[in-house]
Amino acid sequence: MDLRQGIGLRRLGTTADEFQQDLLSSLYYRRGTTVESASPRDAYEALALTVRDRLAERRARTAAAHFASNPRWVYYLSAEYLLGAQLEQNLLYSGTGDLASQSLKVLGRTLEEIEDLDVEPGLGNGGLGRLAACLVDAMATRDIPAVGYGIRYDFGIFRQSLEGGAQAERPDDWAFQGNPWEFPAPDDRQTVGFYGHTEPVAGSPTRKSWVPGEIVLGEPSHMLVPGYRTETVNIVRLWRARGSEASFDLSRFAAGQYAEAVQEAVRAENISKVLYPDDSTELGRELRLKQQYFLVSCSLRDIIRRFRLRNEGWDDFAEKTVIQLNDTHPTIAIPELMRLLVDEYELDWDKAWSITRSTFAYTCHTLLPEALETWPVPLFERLLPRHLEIIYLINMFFLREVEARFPGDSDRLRRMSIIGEGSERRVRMAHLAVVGTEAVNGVAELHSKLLRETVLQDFADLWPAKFQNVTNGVSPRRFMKLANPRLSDLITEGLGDDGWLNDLDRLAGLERLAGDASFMERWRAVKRANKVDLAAGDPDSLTDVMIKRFHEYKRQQLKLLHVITMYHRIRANPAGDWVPRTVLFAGKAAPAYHAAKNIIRLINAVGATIAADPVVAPHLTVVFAENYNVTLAERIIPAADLSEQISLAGKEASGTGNMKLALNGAITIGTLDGANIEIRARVGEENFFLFGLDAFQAAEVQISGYHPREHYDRDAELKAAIDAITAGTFGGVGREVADSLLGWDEYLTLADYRSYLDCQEEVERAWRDPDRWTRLSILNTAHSGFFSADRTIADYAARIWRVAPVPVPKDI
Ligand code: CRA
Repeated sequence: MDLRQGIGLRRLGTTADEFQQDLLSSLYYRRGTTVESASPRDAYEALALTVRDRLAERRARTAAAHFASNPRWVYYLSAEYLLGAQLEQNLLYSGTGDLASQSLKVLGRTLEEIEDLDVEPGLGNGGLGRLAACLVDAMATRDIPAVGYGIRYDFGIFRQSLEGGAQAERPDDWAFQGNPWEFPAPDDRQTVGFYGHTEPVAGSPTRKSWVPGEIVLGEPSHMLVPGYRTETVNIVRLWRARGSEASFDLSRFAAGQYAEAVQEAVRAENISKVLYPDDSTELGRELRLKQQYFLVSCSLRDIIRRFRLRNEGWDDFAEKTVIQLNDTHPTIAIPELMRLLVDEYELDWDKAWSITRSTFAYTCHTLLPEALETWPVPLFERLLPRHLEIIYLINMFFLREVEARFPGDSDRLRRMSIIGEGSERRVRMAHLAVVGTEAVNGVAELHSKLLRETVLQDFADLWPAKFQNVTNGVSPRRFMKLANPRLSDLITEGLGDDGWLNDLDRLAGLERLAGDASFMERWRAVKRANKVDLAAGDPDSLTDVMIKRFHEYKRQQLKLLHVITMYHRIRANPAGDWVPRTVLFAGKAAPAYHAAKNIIRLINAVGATIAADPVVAPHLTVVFAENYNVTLAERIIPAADLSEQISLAGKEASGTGNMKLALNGAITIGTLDGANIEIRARVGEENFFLFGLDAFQAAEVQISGYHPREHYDRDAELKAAIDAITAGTFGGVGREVADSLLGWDEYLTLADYRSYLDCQEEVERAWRDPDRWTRLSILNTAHSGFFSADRTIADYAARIWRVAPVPVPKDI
């Protein structure tokens, strides 16, 4: 195709009049209503469509440019995307915010009220899902031809509320009223098989034919992913499961057996019904494996379809395609591609294996053994019989390779095998992911190092060059510009222009303003105004935030011990010169994770006791903000003074909230864990509050034996805090939490208590000197530019994907 011919698409207008015309025509012709009878929902939908059209026009040009250059494509496979609200983002990325505000007047609406109708699709749990969203944003911003693949869950992450201080969960029917941002593409529907059996193919030793016992349809739709200040618009393609026509049993329906008539279709549709609400734990449920295979099977066929539109044969496939596996969830893509190539396209095994291995790359996001997925062999055999056979073959060839390198080392073979031979035989997905890919990366320096030296050490011995680190990053557009417009404007003024928004290292220019009295004054005023907006406690108090999933390794319980100790100190000395603090917690606990839910209850019980205590309440407030999600994060982060990143060292793979908070001028109190280490290295030791054991020391304590009671007996304040819980000071809530802290706590909470408390005193010393604090805050922002997802993508592109940008011309 000749680029110069163009696609002949009419350009959409850029004046206020033209935008308003388009808004009205969306309202009349696409919503089928009128100005007089338009509901707020109509106004929202009409606006969304009008904005979407602007991006769709860029999308068409992006597709044309990509088609013309036939580049190496990045396919990002992820079971989760936490995209965040779309309207505000798309107004920004299409530069139509002002036009929209003006045009809405004709409907008698304000942009703010319309924005409230924009529901965020909660198709993810936490860090991993939000990272996927930041990475696709940065891929588009960097002009990388890419498609994200995922699942369009009918119900996203549950909505959390508090009932009597305990977490209650409600389903998240996010698209109940429709989702104007989505383009259905039923023509690209795929067919996915499950169960059944395999049959030999005459004359071929490796080919088999799989006869599935259940057939499900996958229907895609896509959301647009615009780049910032570039023409590129990529897509995220989400699959939804549907029963085939044959799954409706007409004769049963005619016989009045209504439930039975649709039961097969219901079973099919259940595959994409709900997101599993677990974070960092493995859950071996058949439906979850079905989801994974459903995602992979639909996506691979779509990838092959796209490849074959532009290429012939298979020689160029790996050259033109890189598939990034976001954790092990989509790892069955490895045997699935082998199955497609060997069984369906009749390539020989070696050729297929060489293509497969050079197509995939794998990102590992955890170190927690309980989060490394394994599947029971019998389940695999029943659900995906052909894939299990292929995995056995992959394993056989792989173990031969290990045997050749380390002859006679049967222990090593046993450790490395893709099949674990414990009391129950299980498929180890992380091993499969390492064996079947060209590159493996961790998500922060420490995490990548620990992967090489612990969990995946045998693999790193075998293939040292395969292991890399790519430190996570976050979108400065969403988490600075959109979330914190006041600070963004001030930064732009300080730096002279807003080029920093897609070149975040330029924040370093703020360093020279860190001592400028008037700039500091304004910086403080921004933070204060953000706190007033958040309305979670006295805006002049130190806003101390711990916002993340609830997990014992993250140690919300350690923060709580600090709060209880402060409560005791203030009660003992009401006239003391206390630094007023607002401690804000937000986060969800997996519904079946009782220990985490107990911590939530205890936080609320402690908060209520403090609020009811006239002596302590003026100095200390505990707030639990319900239903933490991207939208709420965007409100809390700009208002934070202190960022709590207090996981046991060696447990948090990276963290990304830590980056968002530092970029918004919060100062971190944290352990040497995950990306905290890199934040500290960049912002400087003196601008980071460090405490606690490091990963090496923590491992030593665990090996030599951790005795929490010794800490308890030795430390009177610690003892008092725990005793208060068991004595019923907080209404008898939290005894299990106390038992765990003194008993089996794997996360060494009490070992870090004293060092954490001392460190909090240093925090308060710094806070008492407002100029010092403001300087720290500015320097945190100034030196966090490295944590832009644009840098993360530049790293992936250069070191793992080997892809170059394909800019989309304006005049194509
Ligand atoms: N739970 C890690 O725990 C990390 C994100 C994104 C996590 C975080 O420390 O920042 O991934 N791991 O890399 C994970 O989901 C399956 O493992 C997370 O979000």
